[in-house]
Amino acid sequence: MNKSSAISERNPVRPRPMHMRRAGDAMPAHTPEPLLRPTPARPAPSFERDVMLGLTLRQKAIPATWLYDHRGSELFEQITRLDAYYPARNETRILEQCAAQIAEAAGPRAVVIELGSGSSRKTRLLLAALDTPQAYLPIDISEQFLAESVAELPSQFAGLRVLPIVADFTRIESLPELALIDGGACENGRRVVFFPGSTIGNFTPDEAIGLLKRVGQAVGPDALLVVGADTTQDPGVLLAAYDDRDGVTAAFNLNLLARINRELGADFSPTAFVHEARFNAEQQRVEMHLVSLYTQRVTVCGHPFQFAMGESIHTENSYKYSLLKFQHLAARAGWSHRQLWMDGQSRFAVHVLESSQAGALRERNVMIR
Ligand code: AVI
Repeated sequence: MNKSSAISERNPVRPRPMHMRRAGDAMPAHTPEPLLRPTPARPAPSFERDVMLGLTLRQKAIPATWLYDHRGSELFEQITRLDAYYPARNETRILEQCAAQIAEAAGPRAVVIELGSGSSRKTRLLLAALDTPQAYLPIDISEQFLAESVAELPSQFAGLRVLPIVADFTRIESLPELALIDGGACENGRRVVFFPGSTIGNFTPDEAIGLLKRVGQAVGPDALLVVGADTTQDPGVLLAAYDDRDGVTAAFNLNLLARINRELGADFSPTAFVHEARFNAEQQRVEMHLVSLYTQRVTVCGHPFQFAMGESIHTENSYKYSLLKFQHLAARAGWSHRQLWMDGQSRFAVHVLESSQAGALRERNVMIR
């Protein structure tokens, strides 16, 4: 769950009051602005609560967001460089080919908001194609990741204001930071939400609709949404990608047990569980599980949990969307189709959508002419 999903939800940080800045404050050249920490509208998720509750379920399950501690984020970066993990490579190829047309739809002086910004390589492709982008607001829960990934941007894109926001984008309901960049001498153009990496697939369809609705409300009317979604349904391709031969995805999944041991004083034996990727054809999703090799008892926060041999903890869903299914989902969230790009293998899609209201207006203009 930037990627997205996709992509993106890393080391949770304690929410602090939003850093105060005034609109139009002069910033030194080549410096990203200070990290903003908005006050979230909903209570912060808790690792302990999610793990303790998740281990009492009939199908034990822990939300995928907790896979991304520092080590988990490093392992995920390694996954994105694997030959077998096609989503990252195919999406980059699409953006290399189509960024110019996406930029045309965005128009001049765009303000780019990225959800779960991660390492920002794909962002550079988009920013480089845009006509004088005015501002870039990456939102990521990992302060360290955010700081590292934006450090070079102001020197690479002259005139671009960079306002990193340390937050869990899944919980954002408004973006008052946008007011900070409005009102300068030069009027800003369209707001462009960038959500690459198929992170959208790490939410259930209902969650994804809720998220895209909230994002639409937070960025306001006439926005553009550029979102990457995995379209692959071939179980062979999927299982090779989510259970790679080098064992990187296995290490990524098993790292969750090491995190629980370290942060919640648990006694999971890393060799008593194995990573398993399963394609759930009915739900059209890949699931990651940690499967217990034996009957065993594990203690977490002083509480015992029993595992039968073969019983699993479900740790991630990665939904795969046909083009129409995704467009239908987006429409239910208030976003309508504008452009669509696919790679040559037809495994991945970049959807360019716009607030339904903007789409309807454009439609009317076309009919009037
Ligand atoms: C972040 N997210 C989009 C990845 C995915 O493909 O669902 C996470 C991942 N899990 C295993 N490999 C990659």
